[in-house]
Amino acid sequence: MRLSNYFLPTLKEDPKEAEIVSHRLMLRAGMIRQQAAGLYSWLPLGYRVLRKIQAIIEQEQARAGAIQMLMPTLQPAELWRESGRYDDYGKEMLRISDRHDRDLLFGPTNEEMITDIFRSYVRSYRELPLNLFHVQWKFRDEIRPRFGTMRSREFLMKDGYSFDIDREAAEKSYHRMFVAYLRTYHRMGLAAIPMRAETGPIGGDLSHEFIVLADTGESGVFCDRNILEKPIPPADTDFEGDLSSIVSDWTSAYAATEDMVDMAEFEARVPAQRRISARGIEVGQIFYFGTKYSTAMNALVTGPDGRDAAVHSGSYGIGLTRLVPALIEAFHDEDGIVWPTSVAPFEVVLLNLKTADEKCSSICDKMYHDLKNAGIDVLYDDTGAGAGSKFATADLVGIPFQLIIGPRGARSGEAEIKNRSTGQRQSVALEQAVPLLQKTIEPERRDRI
Ligand code: 5CA
Repeated sequence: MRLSNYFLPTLKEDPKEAEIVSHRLMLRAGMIRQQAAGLYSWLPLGYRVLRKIQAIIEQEQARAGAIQMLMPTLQPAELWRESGRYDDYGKEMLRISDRHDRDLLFGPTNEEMITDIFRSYVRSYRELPLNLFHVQWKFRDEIRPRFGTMRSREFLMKDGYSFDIDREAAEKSYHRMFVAYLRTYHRMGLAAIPMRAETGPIGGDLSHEFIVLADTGESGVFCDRNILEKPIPPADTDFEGDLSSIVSDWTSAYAATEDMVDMAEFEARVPAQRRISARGIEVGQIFYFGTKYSTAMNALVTGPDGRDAAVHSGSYGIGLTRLVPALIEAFHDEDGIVWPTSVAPFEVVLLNLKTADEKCSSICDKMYHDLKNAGIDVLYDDTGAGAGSKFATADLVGIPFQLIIGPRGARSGEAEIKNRSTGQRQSVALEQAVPLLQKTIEPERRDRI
């Protein structure tokens, strides 16, 4: 992408309304624009990051056996009256009526709708287990939307729903999602810690929140430092096999949110030097709620014994539009964002330091062509801006590698590669730049870890 043809409305000044660094940087880097309280447009650069996150989530869901579909944002109130949540949800639910005065709502989550789909088609235990997910916009009329897309009213969520014949099978489905979540966040470069959590309006008795430690996080958390050392299950993990040993290894280390913590137990189980009591951002939550919705909505399956029983379910959420600021909270410095390559909007930014110089420009144009052909996501700063301003923009938007070419290098046959995260600069022969970048970027894409 040529920057001269792109839409990247960066801001020089710090926006006053932004209280935390991720919100400030998302506005300054031209990633989002607020349209009303808690409603955001995703500008091109921000949208690229969102799409990269979505691709990682979709790949890991598929690996774990979940099946993707798409449900509408609007839902009939009727379904929510069946479960009893139409009244329970209160003012957080956005209620709408159509031209025929039929009651609709903008979905805050999809347990009811998916249960309705399930009961319409599935009759027998032979069709189980089943895990269906979608990535769709949600609306919750939060009292205090804040910190940009960290807590917004409209937000993008991956929500998945599992269906099993009994609790034992449902726990296996829960384990598959638990392991898929460990891999998903790890591929984004994040340490997201699974913690025992309250179930709230979703219900049930088993739940984990996945939390990224950050001072600006809204949740108080208590955990054993050891959990940060646990191994991430590899890509070739057998998701059809028994994952309980992986889950019990992770859950053996103490980790709980402030709603669930038992201080006496925390202090008894975790030696003082290993105790972390900190703040964190909830980037996902998984629930097992048994037959809460299937009983209320009459979603029955026939078991091997020929008898009908309510299906056992869980739900599994990931906040995509919250992950973007969570990543920035984890990866930034005083100059701007420092994206991990796997979620970066572009992998390389090519800086032409002097577009008026014909030789410099023709070398940059060729380099741009070669980078694209090598399958590298490249943003080409071919604008007439000065070198200082180009460096500042490149640092602000946080693309992992900067390939810098000026008139002097153009003549001596050299370019410079700057690594955004280490700050290291390296001179390379022009013809070596693309192969070297390719070799460096390949493992950083993290798609095979
Ligand atoms: N039905 C279940 C799981 S599918 C559910 O709705 N879970 S949830 O309420 O925990 O939401 C899932 C994830 O969405 C959260 O972990 C969080 O990352 C994200 N999320 C929830 N509310 C907001 C919000 N107001 N703004 C941004 N992200 C949010």
